[in-house]
Amino acid sequence: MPGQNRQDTDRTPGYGARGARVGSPVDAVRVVGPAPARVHHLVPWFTDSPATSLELERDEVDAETGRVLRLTAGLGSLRPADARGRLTVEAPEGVRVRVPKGELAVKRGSTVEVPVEVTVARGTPIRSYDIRLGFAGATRTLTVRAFPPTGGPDLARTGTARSSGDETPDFPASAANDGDPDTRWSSPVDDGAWWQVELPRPARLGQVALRWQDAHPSAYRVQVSADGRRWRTAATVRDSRGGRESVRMDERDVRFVRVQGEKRATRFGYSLWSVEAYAITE
Ligand SMILES: [Ca+2]
Repeated sequence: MPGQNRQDTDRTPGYGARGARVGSPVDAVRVVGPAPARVHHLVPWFTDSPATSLELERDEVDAETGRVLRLTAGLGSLRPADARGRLTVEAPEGVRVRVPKGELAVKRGSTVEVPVEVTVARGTPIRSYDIRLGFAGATRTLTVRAFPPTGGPDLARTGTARSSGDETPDFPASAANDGDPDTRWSSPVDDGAWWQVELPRPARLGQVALRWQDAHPSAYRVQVSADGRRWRTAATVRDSRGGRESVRMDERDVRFVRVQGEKRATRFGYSLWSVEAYAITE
């Protein structure tokens, strides 16, 4: 704390320390006293770090237009003083953000979680929007990727699956769209392996929902085609962590959907428990 070389820290019940010299960098701190075993907690206050923090559970989110997206923001006080202020929002036109109104208080050294609701209005152009949030000097940018709403039946479920190759006959391509959560397709060890489905009829495709087994790619593309010969890339996923992934797009006249691997995340091939495909409903 510049301009001060001594700071009382004993005003809050439960804090026993009386004063600490501050202002110059140190590499270590030793606490001595008549009964060192009675020290339960040491909480460092760093004078060269920000006084407040503002954290979001995610920095980038997908939002269907017209639907409310609920997130949580964490407000923190990093100094031996309470942090107070409003949670401020700067959002572009067409994007509505609701946060708690009025002043918020965060007790020293603690974090408070507050709700943030984002709605991208129907008819807002489909692209990414940056929302700027601020709290007592800390700022954070949330990138919202807007997509049209999807719904209806899973189109892949009634489609015909194929692959670049199956690891064994026990893991056929059809196991990824059979509606059975316990069966899976598995590829040979090949970064370029792919899985595809021919939909029963052309669709305006909005969402492909994947459930990867442990053997997943670190990078892959979702490609679409009207005829199964000429393909275009609808979405590219990098830094995939596997598990459940929802890939968004707005692609018209889609008859074929392909999950095209680029890079394996493990020493195995790729394995999918399920692939679902949903049309845009607006
Ligand atoms: Ca399955």
